[in-house]
Amino acid sequence: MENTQILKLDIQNNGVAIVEIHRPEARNALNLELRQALSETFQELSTNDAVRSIVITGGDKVFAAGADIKDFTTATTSQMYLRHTEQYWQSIVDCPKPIIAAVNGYALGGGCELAMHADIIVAGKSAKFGQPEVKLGLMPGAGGTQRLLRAIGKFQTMLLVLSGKFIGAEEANRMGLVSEVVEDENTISHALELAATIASFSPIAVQQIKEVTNLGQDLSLQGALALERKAFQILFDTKDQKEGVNAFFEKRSPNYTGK
Ligand code: DAK
Repeated sequence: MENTQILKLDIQNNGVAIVEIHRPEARNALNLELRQALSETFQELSTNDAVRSIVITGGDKVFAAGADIKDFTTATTSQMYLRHTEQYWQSIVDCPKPIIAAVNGYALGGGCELAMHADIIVAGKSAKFGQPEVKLGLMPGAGGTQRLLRAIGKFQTMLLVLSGKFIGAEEANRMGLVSEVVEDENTISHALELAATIASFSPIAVQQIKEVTNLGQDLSLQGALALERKAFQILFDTKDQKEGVNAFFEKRSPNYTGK
């Protein structure tokens, strides 16, 4: 277990990596050091063949209360521009492996945006989502307006980004912002179980599914269907695809090698 001060990383034998944000004194606020650490960690996990799925969490109490507001007190436009923090988020966007966010407590501002970088969001009943930047004379800057729009539609998005209100896990679930709601004590274990299930499948199939689903969101239906068809066809050239089908007929568990 690598245990830096603010970000913990654990890679299990089953191919599941757990990334845990750890700044409890600031409600896991994402300061620059933390965003840089997240970026480096996701780059590393992207290229580590032993990793097949990733759980990101803030632990039992809070996911992340957003960007560190202290970073904003005196910042100027050019300083904000020159930080180029979009590069940090891009490492997560570019990660080909499925990411599951396990969210208990607050996921606000950049914290909500971080959760939306995941592919699946498991929320504990205590989870509270929101984009409160407007209350600071700001607006979301890491995808809040656009990722919410695509996940929950215009009118729910406008409600959240213009009012800055927090919503609970059940309401977020009704809006389509989370995948599942569980008891708080089960959030991380449930996310880990899901991640383990995904890690047991063919990594090529899993990564193709992730890529096509994410890319397809921004394409025309015809283009997205063609992309899906091509990805489906490509899988027939993998040993894993033959292994999966043979294992089914031989009534045994498949042994996927990622080839
Ligand atoms: N930043 C810094 N410190 C924070 C913090 C934050 N976001 N959230 C909480 N803390 C600190 C508090 O200052 C307090 O510190 P001490 O006073 O103990 O020193 C400690 O954490 C505990 O906070 P509270 O006493 O307030 O705890 P409560 O449980 O009462 O309330 C809360 C928890 C999360 C509801 C509350 O702290 C809160 O409202 N926090 C602020 C939430 C917020 O406004 N988040 C949005 C931040 S703006 C960008 C991309 C993205 C972004 C920006 C740029 N680019 C690509 C350029 C993102 C922007 C944002 O997220």
